[in-house]
Amino acid sequence: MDKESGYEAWLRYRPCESEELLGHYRKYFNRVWFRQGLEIMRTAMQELSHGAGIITRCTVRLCDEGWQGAGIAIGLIDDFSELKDLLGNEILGTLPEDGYLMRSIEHEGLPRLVLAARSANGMLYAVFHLLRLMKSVQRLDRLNIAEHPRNALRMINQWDNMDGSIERGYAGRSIFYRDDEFVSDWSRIRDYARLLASVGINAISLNNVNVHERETLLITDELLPKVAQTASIFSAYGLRTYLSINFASPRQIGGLPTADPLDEGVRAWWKERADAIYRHIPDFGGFLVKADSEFRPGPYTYGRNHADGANMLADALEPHGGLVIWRCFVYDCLQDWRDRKPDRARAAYDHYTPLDGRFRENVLLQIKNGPMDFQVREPVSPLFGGLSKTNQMLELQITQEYTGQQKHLCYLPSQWKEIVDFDTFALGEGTSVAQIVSGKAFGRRHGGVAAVSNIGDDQNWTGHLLAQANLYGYGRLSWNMEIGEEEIAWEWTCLTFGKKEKVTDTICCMLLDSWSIYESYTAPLGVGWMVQPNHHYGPSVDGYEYSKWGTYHFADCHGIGVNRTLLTGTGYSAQYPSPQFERYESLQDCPDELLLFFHHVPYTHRLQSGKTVIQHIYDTHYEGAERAEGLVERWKTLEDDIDEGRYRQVLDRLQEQAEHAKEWRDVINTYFLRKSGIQDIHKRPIY
Ligand code: GCV
Repeated sequence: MDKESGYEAWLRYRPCESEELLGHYRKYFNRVWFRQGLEIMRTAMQELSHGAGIITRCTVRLCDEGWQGAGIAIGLIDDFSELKDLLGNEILGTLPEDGYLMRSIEHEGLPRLVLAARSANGMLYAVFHLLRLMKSVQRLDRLNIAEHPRNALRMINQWDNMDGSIERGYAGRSIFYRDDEFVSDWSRIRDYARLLASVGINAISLNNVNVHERETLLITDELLPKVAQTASIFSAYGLRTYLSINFASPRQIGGLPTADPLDEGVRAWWKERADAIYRHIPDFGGFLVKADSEFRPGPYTYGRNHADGANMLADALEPHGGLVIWRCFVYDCLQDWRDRKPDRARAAYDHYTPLDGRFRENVLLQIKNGPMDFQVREPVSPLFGGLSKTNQMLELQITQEYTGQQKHLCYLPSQWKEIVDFDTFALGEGTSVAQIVSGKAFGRRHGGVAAVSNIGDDQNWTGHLLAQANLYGYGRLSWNMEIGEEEIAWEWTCLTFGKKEKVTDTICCMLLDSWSIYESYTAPLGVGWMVQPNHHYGPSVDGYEYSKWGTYHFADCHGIGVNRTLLTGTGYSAQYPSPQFERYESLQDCPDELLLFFHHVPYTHRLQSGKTVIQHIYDTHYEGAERAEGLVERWKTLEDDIDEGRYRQVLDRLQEQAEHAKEWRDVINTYFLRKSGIQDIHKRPIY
């Protein structure tokens, strides 16, 4: 087997091995008719020729005259008006933007395949779907598929800086920038666009939300031509480009004395900038904004609120159809919640719910999945259920800041599924986060999901090869949040490693076990953090940098956990409507995995599992380290089934993880056995 690097990721095409299937495919690809005149269509045809050409080992014959004679026809719905009855009039009429149909039909006695889409993007998505089917060796004569995305906005956020570094990046340096300039390796960016489009992602923000001096200039005439060049690559793959902006730009680069969002000069400055951006990039998506958070400037400096700030930018973009995506990641606690102890978990809800309904129609609030910061376990942010008159977006983190930094295996779709399925009860039972962020629950005009990318210039994109599954999984979930994490794992494994049962079974099981394994040897029972300061890798119970403003776990010799109850704690639990409020408020009903997020308990408190907290911490850390070791053994069974290049890469990471898991186990267990002073637990024999 060739030594592979993993660069092709899930777009790895290999010739079909079954002669019978090969003959079947060739009949279709003998003539492919496609709709001319759209740039994305050209992209779609390049992808089809490339992928199907390798799979069928023959040149795909493209034609642009008379779809009737073609084995496969790809176009917009209107191109197939004569076929409306055959394709299903009703479905065609209701197919949303970016949706498509894939139907096997008989035309004049011959088998045909029709791919009909509502929009240009839809045609590209249909082509990638067809290639996925062929890669998983499916026949084409009985297809009857109607697909459409459930979220209009399916976005990737790059946290890349122009010096080439990536904030929280664990897979090398930026593929976009080097030494304060744009890179010239456009092919790498194009390949990234291919990966993203192949899973339906349709928007990308190109720079870190922490906008430093150089990136502040991205909206100036100096750098806009370069931004436009990059944007055109993504545009050809159906992705709109966004930029993270610095709220203080009018002062920092505009020569104005203020950045006050209500100042006429400031408003005019942003308008002029927006007009300039659209001259360079006609399909520009809009701005992504981090304001008044972690020392970033924002409207508070001028005594204005977040709606004032977001609306000012929205007014500048509105004439061009642009959007403002305003992040809700704030720490500061408002002073008006009686005499409660300050609690960072409360901040987003307390800041934003009073502003509900005060944002422009082209503003979306981007809300992190939990109230804290992408921990391995935290409750779902109550802000999702707390806003009904504001467009919302879910923010996830694909890059593994707190989940092993792509040295540890942690398959995140397992976590994300719990988040999107979470019932907020905002409109009574059955109001899931998925329904809220899609805009469906409250009939909002805009909605969607964004996630922080996990790629860099490492040859295999993600450092840990198996972390590619998280990028793939994010795309598939952002398209349709109803797809299960098992299905995604299976799809990704087949596309990346082929369909051999032993391989798919082993890798899928490893992926599906990995979140629970990682959780078991790190911070226990939802309490979070316990990482080393600043870089956030490796165990340190009191290490997290913001701990200096009060510890994040409140562990002392008597107990551990944060009292966030309404009755005696910070009152955070009351940000959830009934019955979630009661569930979290009650010590008895609170799910074990979130117990220490909501309650401060003695180490001898008995969990629903029947174990005491201290015994649970001790046992799970031993089991976790053993299970991490088990991942190595499971992977080793695949040595003869996977090419050496990819086999070795993964083996090295899993071995590192197994060693590091032991360190986690020992640091956490030693700390808590000492702190609690409890000796009376069932310990492992020491050999
Ligand atoms: C981009 C966390 C991370 C920061 C990140 C911030 C955010 O605090 O550690 O690196 O900054 O979240 O989401 O804005």
